[in-house]
Amino acid sequence: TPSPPPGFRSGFVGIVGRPNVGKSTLMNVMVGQKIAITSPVAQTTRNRLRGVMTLPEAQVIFVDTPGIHKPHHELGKVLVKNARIAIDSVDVTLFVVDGTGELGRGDLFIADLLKRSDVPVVLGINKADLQSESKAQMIDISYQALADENGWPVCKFSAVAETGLESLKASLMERLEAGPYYYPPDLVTDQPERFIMGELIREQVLLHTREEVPHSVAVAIEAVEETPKITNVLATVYVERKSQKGILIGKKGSMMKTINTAAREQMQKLIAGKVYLEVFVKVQERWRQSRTHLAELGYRI
Ligand code: GDP
Ligand code: K
Ligand code: MG
Repeated sequence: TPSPPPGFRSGFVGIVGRPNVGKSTLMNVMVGQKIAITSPVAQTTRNRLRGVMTLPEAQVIFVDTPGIHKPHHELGKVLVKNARIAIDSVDVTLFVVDGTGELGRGDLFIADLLKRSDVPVVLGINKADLQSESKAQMIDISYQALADENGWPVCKFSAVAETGLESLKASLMERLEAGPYYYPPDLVTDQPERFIMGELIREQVLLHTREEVPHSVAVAIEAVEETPKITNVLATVYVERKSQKGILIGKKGSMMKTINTAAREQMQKLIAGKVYLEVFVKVQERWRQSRTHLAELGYRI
């Protein structure tokens, strides 16, 4: 790792907020590569995930977290615990809210956690592209009031339309201190490629199946074999019930084919090379209740 130029700043920015406000989408656009999967399903993000943005004058390490909500099972508890750790182990917290609706109870719950921590907070209003003109003002005022009460600066942006991101970057960098390169300038994530591959499969399951499947899916990458021409990936998708296995496979394998094709395309982008993907579906009852199995699947517990 090179030594940084004079005046270089660096540090860790924790991204927190309710499920589905766009935390993972924002991190991907900041680092310029898809390292975190996103979907309209809450609890898409299960692990803390670092994304590294290196600029000439600063290195910002984003820590994406699962959305904060009340836990109902072992996996849920692990998710919330990790989000709380994320709040206290960073230099700045970026509190992301959804600009399509006013400040709500879920946001206030998170605001209370943030008030109790000493870490500086930036409030980010996302999804500016979806705000209707008639409602925008009322919505922004509700968030601005919370920010003013706590002395938090506010940035408004759209992670999808990529607007307002420059001033967000500036606001975050302003709050970082002089520091080193924590990661090599060309690295974008701390996650092994294998983990992201598993996530890309899980993303397609989330995007293509309904309610009863998404939350009970876990993916294990069993083998990655690189040859000069192609990378062979072997994966297992775990579900909790036989009926879910049926849904995932689909009529004559049609669902699995759709999921496989889309996940493979994403993997090819990730590794910038050809991928052959083979996916098996296995039923493993109550995997979410088993801490051992969670650990095996790569969750920090
Ligand atoms: P997370 O749960 O907070 O990590 O949210 P995700 O990043 O998974 O995003 C949830 C959903 O909101 C996805 O369908 C995203 O495509 C969508 N989304 C995120 N940011 C924006 C945005 O700025 N504009 C619009 N229109 N959609 C967004
Ligand atoms: K989501
Ligand atoms: Mg997420």
